[in-house]
Amino acid sequence: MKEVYLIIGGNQGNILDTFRKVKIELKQQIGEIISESCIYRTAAWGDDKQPDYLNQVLSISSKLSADEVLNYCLAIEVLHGRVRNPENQWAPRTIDIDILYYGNEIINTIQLTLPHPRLHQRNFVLVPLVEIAAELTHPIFQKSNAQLLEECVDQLEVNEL
Ligand code: PH2
Ligand code: MG
Ligand code: MG
Repeated sequence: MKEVYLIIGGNQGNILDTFRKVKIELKQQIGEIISESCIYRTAAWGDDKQPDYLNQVLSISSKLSADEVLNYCLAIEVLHGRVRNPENQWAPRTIDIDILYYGNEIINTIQLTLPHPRLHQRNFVLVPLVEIAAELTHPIFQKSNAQLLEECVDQLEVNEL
């Protein structure tokens, strides 16, 4: 079994309803949800003209490989109205499911880079992550999530819903 940390996010449609449905599918397809952070509201990182995002971090116990987890996440995104815009990687979306950690594994393939390569730069990831896994150590930086948040220079305010 692996402990998998995911962040779900969205800034289009009925986001809370989408989160609720997505979590049912994550449980059915990937594994039991062991813990979940609160839901937080943050301005869109990288583009302040987009609607605010809601985000939540989940820890899931899974017997799947990292690639299988990724493929299920992508399929669940499509099921909930995610349409990818090839010209704008960061366009508004109904749902985005990103893997943050797959156990303490370091993975570098064309499909997947883990831990998530930008998690340490973003308050909207670190605040909910620290809520449920403050002491978990990042396998590359060898720092806890709490330490990464302390050192993060991101200015965006993250507010509990
Ligand atoms: N996701 C992005 C780009 N910007 N900003 C916030 N607050 N939350 C997100 O989940 C997010 C973002 C690309 O995936
Ligand atoms: Mg994302
Ligand atoms: Mg994504």
